[in-house]
Amino acid sequence: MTNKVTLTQFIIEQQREFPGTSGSFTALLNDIATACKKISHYVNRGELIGVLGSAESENVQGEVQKKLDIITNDIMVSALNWTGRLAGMASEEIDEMIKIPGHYPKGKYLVAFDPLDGSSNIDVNLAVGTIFSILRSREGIDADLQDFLRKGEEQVCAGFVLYGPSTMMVLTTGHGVNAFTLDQDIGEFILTHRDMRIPEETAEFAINMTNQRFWEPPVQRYIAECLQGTEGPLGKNYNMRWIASLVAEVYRILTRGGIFMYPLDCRNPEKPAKLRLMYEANPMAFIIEQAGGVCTTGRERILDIKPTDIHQRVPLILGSKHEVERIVRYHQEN
Ligand code: AFP
Repeated sequence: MTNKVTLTQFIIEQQREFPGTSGSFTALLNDIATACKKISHYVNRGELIGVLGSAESENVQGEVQKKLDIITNDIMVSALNWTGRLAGMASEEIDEMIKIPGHYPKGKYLVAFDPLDGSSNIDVNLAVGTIFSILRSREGIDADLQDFLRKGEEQVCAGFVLYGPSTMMVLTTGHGVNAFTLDQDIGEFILTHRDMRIPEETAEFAINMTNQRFWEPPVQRYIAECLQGTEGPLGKNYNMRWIASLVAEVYRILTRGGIFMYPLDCRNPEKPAKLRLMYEANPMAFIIEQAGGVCTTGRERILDIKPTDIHQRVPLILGSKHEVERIVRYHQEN
């Protein structure tokens, strides 16, 4: 145990390379880690503590909330709102931006989070996760909506915690991607995967095939070519996965490559895309690019999008460089 690097040690050592840092960022990451350990405990205990099942309410996205959507959102808010490190928060589960209560000091960071991504998987005991994105704010004053509506390019940190067979935190501060495994015995995240890199080539795709009839021609073309295998223009046999949990799909891509797509579709003209820019696409794009992958809508780099709304949705295509670039090319040729 003695020579293992904890998340806290890793962040402090990384921050030392930037003279003048106040320690506030390290403390914020520790606060997030503490909240996620608590969420891990709830997810792991499941029905033993009566937290599974529907809450029979809807969130701002019009999705039916699980009990754990509400519990995990409360855990994140109450772990972060009093610390003096944040000027505001935004949650996928809450309509308005979350203000820091008046009696608490305001800090210099903003956090946007999805407290329980993939929550439709929770009742069937499959992997779920918490995704977070950190932006800098104006120090000491309440943030307003405009402070949040900034390009993903401006994130100072992004990460997610995957509650799978192991609980893992994947993190980037713009200097590569590292992953930490929660050692349940000592309650610490331990550095286990240094400088993760996504292979540039892949023969594995993840897409919800039941939406096929709603996709645009470039995505139709790409998937049709994958399905032709060695007899088609791509000249190789592909494997398919769909976990319906972005955190689990991204973790798989970080470890063995692959491509994930939730593309534009014409099912509902009011909602041409499903995934959320600020809580899902931006943090995952920062992580994927830092690991050598590519992340796009098909037409535009995710990190270049200027948000117009905190709950904005975007098409999302991410993963192994050469494969994602092929799909971008198909969009251009279209
Ligand atoms: P939930 O959090 O509502 O389960 O949604 C998960 C998610 O946002 C993302 O993690 C999945 O990749 C995607 O939606 C799955 O969507 P489908 O259910 O339409 O396949």
